Amino acid sequence: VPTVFAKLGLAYDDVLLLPNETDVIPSEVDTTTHFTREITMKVPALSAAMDTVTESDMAIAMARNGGIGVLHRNLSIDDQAAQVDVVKRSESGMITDPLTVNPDVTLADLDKLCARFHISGLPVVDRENRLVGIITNRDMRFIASEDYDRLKVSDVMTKENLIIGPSDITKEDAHHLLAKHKVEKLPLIDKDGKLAGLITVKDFVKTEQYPDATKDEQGRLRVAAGVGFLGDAWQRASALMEAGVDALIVDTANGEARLALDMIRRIKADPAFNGVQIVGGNIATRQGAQAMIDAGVDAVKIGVGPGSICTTRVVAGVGVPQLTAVYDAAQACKAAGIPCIADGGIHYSGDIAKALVAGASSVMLGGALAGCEEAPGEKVLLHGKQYKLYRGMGSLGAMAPRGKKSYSKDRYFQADVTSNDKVVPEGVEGEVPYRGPLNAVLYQMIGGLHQSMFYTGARTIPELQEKGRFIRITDAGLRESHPHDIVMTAEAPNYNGF
Ligand code: RVP
Repeated sequence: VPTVFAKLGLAYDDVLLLPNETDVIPSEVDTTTHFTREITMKVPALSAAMDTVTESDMAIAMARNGGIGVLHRNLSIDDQAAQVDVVKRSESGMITDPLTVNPDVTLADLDKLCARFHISGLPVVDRENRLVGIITNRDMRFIASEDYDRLKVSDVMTKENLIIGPSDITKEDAHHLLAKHKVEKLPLIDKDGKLAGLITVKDFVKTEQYPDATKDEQGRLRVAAGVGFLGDAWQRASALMEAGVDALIVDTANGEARLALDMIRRIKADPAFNGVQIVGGNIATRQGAQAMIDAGVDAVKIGVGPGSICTTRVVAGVGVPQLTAVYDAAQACKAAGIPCIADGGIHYSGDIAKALVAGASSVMLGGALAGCEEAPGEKVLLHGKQYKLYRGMGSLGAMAPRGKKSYSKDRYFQADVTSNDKVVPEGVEGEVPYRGPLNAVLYQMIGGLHQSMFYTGARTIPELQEKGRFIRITDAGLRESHPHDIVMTAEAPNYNGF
C-alpha cells in the first residue's frame, strides 16, 4: 500500500555498475545515440542551456566533437538567433547561402563581418547577386589597418582569373579544383552567372579533423537552443527556426507547468515548425515524462534539483534524486520510443554510464563544461589558480543582473516580479576551475564511458542499457570508491576530489 513515504530516491553516488564478462576493447565501442526522435549523435553529451556554459563557441566545439550544444536564452532574440547563424555557418559541405559582400563596402566593415563569423574571406557580388570577385586574407595581407576606412572591397579584391565551379559540382571535383589552383574558396555559379554556393578548403579539413561531428543533411553543424513559453517566446522560437536551429528546448524548471506544455503543443501543431525537433523538460517522474510525451515532444529532459548550482531542493523542498528520476521517467519514454536526456548532477565520467544504464539516451552537462575555454566569460585568477564563473540560471545574477535585463527568469516562473528584492533564487553563483579546451575535457568524460562499456561488456549504448546492472552501496562503499589513505600530489585530468 503506497504511503507518503513509500519511495526511496537514489543518486548516482548511491550505486555502482557491476563488472561483466567482456571482450570489448574501450577504444572500439560505439557511443552513437539519439538526442531526439530524429537527431542522432556519436557522443551522448549536450552542453547546458546556461549563460556561463553555451554560446556559439561552445556549441561549435560540442558539435565538432560529436555532441550538441544548447544555446542559452538569457539574451535578446536577435542575439540568440545570430548565434544559431554563427554555428550553422561555421562549416558545411557546400554553403548554399554564403555570406557575401558588395564591392563598395569598406575594408573596416568587411573586417568586422569576418571577425563575427570567424571567416577568412568572402565572395563579392553585385546587386543582382552576380559574382564580381573574391576577397580573402591574401588580398588584405599587405594593406595597413589605417587604410581600412578609406579603401573599399573593390579596390583590393581579386577579380581576374577567378576559380569557379558549376552549382552541381561533385565533392571530388571541387576538391580537385581547389587543390589544382591552390585556392581556399570555390564560388559556385548557376546558369545565369549568379552565385549559388561556396565550397571551402576549411570544410574538407574540418571533416577529416572531426570525423564524429554532429551534422545536418547539408553538412552543417547541428545546434539546439532554449526557448521559454511566456511573452515573446513565440517570436523567439520563430527567429531561431529561421536561423536554422535543429532543435528547440522548451526550457523550464518545471515541465509539468501547463504554460510550458501548452507551448510544446502549439509548436508541434504548427506546420511551420515541422523541420525542428522539440525537447521538453524538466521533469523528474514517470508521470511528468508522460505529460511531455502526450504533448508531443521529440525528447524529454529529466532533472529537478540535481544541478551542481541548483538550490531548488533546498529552497522549495522539491525534487527527485537523479538516478531514480532518470529510471522512472525513462520507463515512460521507453514505452513511447522517445529519447530522454539526464540533465544535471553529472560530476564524474562514471555518472554518464550510470545515467545511460538507468535509461537516459544522453546526458546534459553544465558544471563539468563551465571551466572550458569555449564557455562564455573570462578566466579569473584566485589564489594562484585559474577559474571561470559558473552560475545557476535561477541564481540572483542570472535572474536579476544589475543594470541588465534577464530574459530567462520565467524558467522559474518569476516573470512578473519587478523588484530585484522580490526574486526568490533557486540557484547559486560561483567559480569552477579553468579546464582548457572542450575537446580535452570531453575526451576524459567520454573516455570514462568507453571504460564503463569495456567493464560491462557493452559495444553499443543499447547493449550497455541491456547488460548494465546496478549494485547499491553504502557510505562506506562510497568512501572506498574514492582515493583514500593518500595525500594526492599530482592532479588527474578526470578526478578533482570527493
Ligand atoms: P550540472 O551539470 O550539475 O552543473 O547541472 C546543470 C543543469 O542544472 C542545467 O542543465 C539545468 O537543468 C540546471 N540548472 C541551471 N540553473 C539552475 C539553477 O539555477 N537552479 N539549475
